[in-house]
Order: sequence, then C-alpha cells, then structure tokens
Amino acid sequence: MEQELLLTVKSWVIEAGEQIKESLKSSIEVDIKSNRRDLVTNIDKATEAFLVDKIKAAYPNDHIVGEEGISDKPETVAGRVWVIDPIDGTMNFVLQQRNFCVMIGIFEDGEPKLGFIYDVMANRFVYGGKSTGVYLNDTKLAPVENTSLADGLMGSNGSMFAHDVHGTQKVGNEAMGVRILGCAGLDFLSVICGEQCGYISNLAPWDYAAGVALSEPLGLKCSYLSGKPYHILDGREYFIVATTQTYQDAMVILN
Ligand code: 2AM
Ligand code: CA
Ligand code: CA
Ligand code: CA
Repeated sequence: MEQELLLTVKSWVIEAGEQIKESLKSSIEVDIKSNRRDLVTNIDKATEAFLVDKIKAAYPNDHIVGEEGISDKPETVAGRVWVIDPIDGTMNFVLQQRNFCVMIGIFEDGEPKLGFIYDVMANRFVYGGKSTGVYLNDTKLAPVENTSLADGLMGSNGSMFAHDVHGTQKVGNEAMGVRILGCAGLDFLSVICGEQCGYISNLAPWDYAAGVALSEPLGLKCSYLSGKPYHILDGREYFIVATTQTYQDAMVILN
C-alpha cells in the first residue's frame, strides 16, 4: 500500500521537477511576501497547484497543508495529512537557478510515513519512509553513521547563525565546519547522505515534514531546540536534525 503511494508520488515530484526546469527557460515573476528576503514566484505557486490537483484527484479525503496557501487548514492531525513545500530555497531558485528542491511529507495520525526531497538541478532525489526504506535515486540508504559534532559539518540558517540565536555559533565552533546552504531540504539531504552531522534552523512544518519522514528511519534525531517533539500543525520553531551523537553534543551547548 505504502509502496504504491511511494511510486505514485515519486512520479508526480519528478513531473513537477520537469516543469520547473522548463520554466527556467523563460523569465520568472518574483513577488515579495513579508519582507525583501521573503520571496515567492509564479513557479512556486504553479508547482503547489500542480501537486495539490494530483493529490485531490487521487485522494479526495486527505488533508493538505501547502506553504503558498493552498491548504484546507486541518484542525487535527487525524487521518492523512500532506505537507508541501513546492520550491524550498526560493531565494536560491531566483538568484542561482539551482540549490532548491521540491518537498512533500506525508503524515498519518501525526506520524511521518513518507518523505520526498528532490534536488531538481543536481538530480538527487531522496524518497521513502519507515515501512518502505529510504532511497537516494535508485540506491537504498543504510542508517547514517553516528558522527559526533567535533568530527562533522554543521548546517545552519544564515540569519540564525549570524545573530548567534540560541548559541549556534558556539555549536559551529565545536564542529569541523559550518555550512549555510540556504535551503532546508538540501540540509536534510546532506544529513541523510552523511555529508553533514546536523542542521539547526528556524523552520515551519513544510520545511521539515519531508525531512523528518526520511531522517528518523535512518537513525537521525529530529526535535525543536527546546527538546520538545515537533508537531506538524505548529508554527515556525527552532529546529535540529542530527545524528544521535551530534544531537547530544549540540544540546549540551545550546541549553
Ligand atoms: P523557502 O525557500 O521555502 O522559503 C533558508 O534559510 C531556508 O529556510 C529555506 O529552506 C527557506 O524556505 C527557509 N525559510 C523560509 N522562511 C524562513 C525564515 N523566516 N527563517 C528561516 N528560514 C526560513
Ligand atoms: Ca518561502
Ligand atoms: Ca521552505
Ligand atoms: Ca518554499
């Protein structure tokens, strides 16, 4: 059942990626949301609409939460909830035309079931979940090596790191190095693939929904920086994903 859903959604995400690549051949319309660094484009909106149409046609009883506003605003996590970030890393999409991804997280009664993170331009696609296994393109991923903070690269959000929110600079100083990718999904992808030992940022549910569904089956730890478990209908919170050792190392410094 979940295997079938996995293949269906995988094909939608690849189709969305093809449309995004095609859209880069013409000019993109950029709008400002809350401030000059908070952008949305016609392609973010078109991609969300494309995915929402597919979900509604195939699974009309499911609930949907999308970053760009197509949402039926579920009041509880009961049943199946889809959390969509149509283009994660919109600033990179606009200024670099790469280093962005399409993300979907699927939850059932509040539990993460499947995640999809597709780095469209690099053609790196991580998908799967607890019951299906997690894949990078066609390769099944083994649990992530339990690197400590001192031996790994820590990812963070540029503004959070620059302003040293929660002592993130101290965590960075303990790590081998700090990486600021400007795209939450690509940070999750890096941790999942063992390229970073963790990622600390200020995230909304659509920034982490896909990531947690992919990370936890590989032995990674995800929570708010407060230590409180994440809840998919909450607002934006300071968030960490890391190997269990890095999680422990970072939490000692942060709290
Ligand atoms: P977006 O491109 O989908 O908006 C940039 O640090 C990363 O964090 C991107 O993945 C971006 O997602 C997300 N993000 C969005 N709004 C943010 C905010 N106000 N603070 C921190 N990160 C944010
Ligand atoms: Ca955004
Ligand atoms: Ca995002
Ligand atoms: Ca987005």
